Amino acid sequence: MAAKDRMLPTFILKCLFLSFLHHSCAEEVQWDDNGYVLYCPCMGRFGNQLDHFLGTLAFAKMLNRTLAVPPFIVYRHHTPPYTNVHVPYKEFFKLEPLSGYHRVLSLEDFMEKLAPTHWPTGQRNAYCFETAAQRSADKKSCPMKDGNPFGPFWDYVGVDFDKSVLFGGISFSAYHQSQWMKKFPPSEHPVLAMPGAPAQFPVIEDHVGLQRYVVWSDTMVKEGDARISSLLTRPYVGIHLRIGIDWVRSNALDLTGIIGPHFMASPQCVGYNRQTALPLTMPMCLPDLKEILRAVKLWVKKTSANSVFIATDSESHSKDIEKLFKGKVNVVTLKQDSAQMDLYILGRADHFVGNCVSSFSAFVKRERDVHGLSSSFFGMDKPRKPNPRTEL
Ligand SMILES: Nc1nc2c(ncn2[C@@H]2O[C@H](COP(=O)(O)OP(=O)(O)O)[C@@H](O)[C@H]2O)c(=O)[nH]1
Ligand SMILES: *[C@@H]1O[C@H](CO)[C@@H](O)[C@H](O)[C@H]1NC(C)=O
Ligand SMILES: [Mg+2]
Repeated sequence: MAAKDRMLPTFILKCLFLSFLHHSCAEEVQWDDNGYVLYCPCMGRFGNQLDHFLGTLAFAKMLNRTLAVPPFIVYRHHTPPYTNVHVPYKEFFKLEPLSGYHRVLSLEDFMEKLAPTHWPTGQRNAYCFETAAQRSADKKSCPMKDGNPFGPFWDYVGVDFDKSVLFGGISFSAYHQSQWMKKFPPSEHPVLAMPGAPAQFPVIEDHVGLQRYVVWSDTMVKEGDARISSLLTRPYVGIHLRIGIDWVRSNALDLTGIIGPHFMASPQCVGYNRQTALPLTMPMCLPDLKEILRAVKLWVKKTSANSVFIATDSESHSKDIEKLFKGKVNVVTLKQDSAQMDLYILGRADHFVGNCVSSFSAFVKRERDVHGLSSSFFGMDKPRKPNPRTEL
């Protein structure tokens, strides 16, 4: 018998044994001696979480630690199950393309395959700013599981923290890289687990280009393309209406005029440099029906569109938009079942009109920039060009 043939049964046995342990014999996950970054995407909804994800990806690369990619937190408080849902990253996007930038694994895999031996109960440190710990009863504990969504998140992950490690006088920017390395060498601090993302909101200009590594999952592509071909006739213009009551409230501050050009995601259209930023106007924050109709009419004409796709956080104004074109343009809006499906369809439009202040719109804008597709905003037909200096 040839050596190759004799080895086969051993391989199969090993496989069976491993699959008994891990439910799969394809991938054995190796421990990374350079350590890990874990965090809760605990601020805001999808758009905010994605901005933070890009920044955290860069932070993990800067420290040369593997990023444990967390699930998205979806707040289903008005529809079943009336609670937070944790959606693994790979349900919406592929994990593999992220490796083109830096080492990652899903947080779920980290917990299942590595934590039991390498980060066991009793050795689970939390890391946070001294200022964050100030809020705790003893003023020395990281608020890892205090309140929603913090508690439910780490419960989903299956983690209680044993000890807190505090830091101060340090930021997440590249400027403090060597201090991070010195303060927290992976040999002594293998797993940096944090209550929030070690990143800024909105995403900084240098990290905008990391969007290219965020690639829709095969399921999303299949379902999204099926919706597009059954509902829409190209060319189509996609618009994002961020006009609901929570948005009106958060923009009320801006009405007082104290905010200046940078407000939430607005650097994406006014420019990242505060000194040279274009002014932020009310129609950019909260377009009224007149502005919505103006912009839709302009872009439908420019692109000779046959359809308009409306994604909205509340009202769609679809009747008004239909009337505008006397029924000659097909106007489509989905029930608000899936924010991600809306994002997918907006991303594939022949032109996109977004809300400059919204990080939900910002996701679409970044993705379209990666693919060289055109975008504009309500209140701003010609946004500032993204800076090509973007780190890739
Ligand atoms: N389905 C759907 N949901 C939306 C739309 N606009 C806003 N939302 C919901 O409102 C949330 C807005 O929060 P976020 O994503 O952080 O973006 P931002 O608040 O606009 O910066 C989204 O995550 C969605 O859950 C939309 O056009 N379609
Ligand atoms: C980064 O980490 C990887 C994996 O642990 C290691 O192979 C590589 O040498 C590290 N790079 C640097 C510059 O330390
Ligand atoms: Mg938000």
